[in-house]
Amino acid sequence: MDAMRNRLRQIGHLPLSAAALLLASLCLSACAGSETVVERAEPAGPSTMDIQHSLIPIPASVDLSTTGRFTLTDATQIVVDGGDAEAGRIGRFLAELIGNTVETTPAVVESGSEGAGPHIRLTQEGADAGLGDEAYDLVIASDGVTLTASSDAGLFYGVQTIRQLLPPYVEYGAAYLHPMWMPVGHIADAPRFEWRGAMLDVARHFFPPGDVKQFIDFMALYKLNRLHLHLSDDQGWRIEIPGRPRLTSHGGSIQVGGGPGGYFSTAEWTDLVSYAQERFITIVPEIDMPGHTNAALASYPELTCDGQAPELFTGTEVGFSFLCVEKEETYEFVDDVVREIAAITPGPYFHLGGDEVHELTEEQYVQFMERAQEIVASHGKRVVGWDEIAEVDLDLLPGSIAQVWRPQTDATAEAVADAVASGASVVLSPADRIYLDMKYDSSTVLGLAWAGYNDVRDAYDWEPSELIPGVSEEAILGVEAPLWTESLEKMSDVEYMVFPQLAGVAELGWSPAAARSWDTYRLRLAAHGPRWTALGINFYRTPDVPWQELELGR
Ligand code: TNX
Repeated sequence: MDAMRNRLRQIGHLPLSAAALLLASLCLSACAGSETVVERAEPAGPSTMDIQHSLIPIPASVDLSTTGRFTLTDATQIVVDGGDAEAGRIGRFLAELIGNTVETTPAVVESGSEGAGPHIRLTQEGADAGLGDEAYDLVIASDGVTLTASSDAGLFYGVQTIRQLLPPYVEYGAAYLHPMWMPVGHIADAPRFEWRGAMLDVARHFFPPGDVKQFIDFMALYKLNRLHLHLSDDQGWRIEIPGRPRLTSHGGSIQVGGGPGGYFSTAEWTDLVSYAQERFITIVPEIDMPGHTNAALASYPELTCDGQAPELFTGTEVGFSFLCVEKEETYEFVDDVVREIAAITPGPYFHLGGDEVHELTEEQYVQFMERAQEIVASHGKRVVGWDEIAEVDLDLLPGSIAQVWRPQTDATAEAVADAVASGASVVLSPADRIYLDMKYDSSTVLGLAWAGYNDVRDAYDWEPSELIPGVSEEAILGVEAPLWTESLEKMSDVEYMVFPQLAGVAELGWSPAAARSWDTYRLRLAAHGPRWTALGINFYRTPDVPWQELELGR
């Protein structure tokens, strides 16, 4: 009994969920048949009971009741505007989510043919002219819900908010639980930034289309809208290019550590693009040039200066490979690659990399980039490049985007500010904040640590408009969290590095600065643990968050 009392004393210092687990296990082993009165463990500090909701990203304006509810019944219908096929699709997305968990999947019907029961109405009618492109307005009353937006994207984001207002078990496919309800209230919401991104490196380790779709699903839940795919590097070439078959047959045949690699066929790519589009996510394809090109050089030796094909590479060093910038064949190659990818990728962007070119002079680098950016423009795309493109003496084409990744020094900050002054925009991906491949702390097994550890608070608790002196809000398109995969082989590895960080990045990109706060964020985040558990996601349970547990019992 003394031992048990000691353990009960310890529980007072544990987060609530851990305490509950420990109490349960104690009772299993010791309480049976005994009269022991178990003391209640009180959590220290603010508790998740103090917050009104657990929405991430936090909406621009939110006012929800703590008592009133809209409860779904078997008669609840989802009503969309007549003739709006996209809204019908978004309505079915919501219906299927709910139908996964309750016995009756709500019917999706057109306005005018709805029954008398309670409705969830998705409409563009009566949308305020001032309601921006991705904005939405959500009114939840006890007898019905109205989601209004001026675009399908706004309806989709409003549906993601509805999703997060429903109990976490809505994410669980085999629960068959009741009741399904959400709090009464009003949310008016719009994003802060137009670029809310994540990057997946499919070059170091290949992730097949099914995995990428899962990654897209993760992004959609948090209203992210740009998926940057790092499609080529020293260790692999991952997209089919008609007329250049060896890029994939040879260059795509391997990955870090020597595994079999892989690549996206044109048909798979096209399917991925539409899967993303249906979730209002634009794919940003990256072919990294002129460095990070060993897989291409090994496949087409005319791209090297001496014409000799290097061996395929399965290590993790960077900076050693480069396209021969003096050869015309190089620009024919770049033109083939950009043209073919541009033709099957509807988004306005082409990312041409440009990072870590250690074996070329600045003059050679600029010589290459001047022509490469013209090729991108000639195929109708807007140039995106890592921040090195802003640091050299290169006139960027109008509309170019520099992706800031290196921890800030005065020199890089000044270069980026100069590029902005000449008309470039920036996407912020500071490695020492939101590189998803940085370890959380010294005990994290996966990931790297060259930019330090990024714990959950580091990734969340910073202000984009203060990152680079001289680069103000107007020049910042948004934020993007890159996931490099040197050390990540499979989806459960990806999940562990992405969750919870992706949620924090989403809030940085979407929510007004004044609405963000670590103290409420960590409590809202605590309620996403059960959602991720229901989705089967392998996430990092940082001790900084009082995680809630998924309750599936009736
Ligand atoms: C730096 S970030 C790189 C990548 C690595 C990454 C690992 C950038 C533009 N280049 O080649 O994969 O660090 O964190």
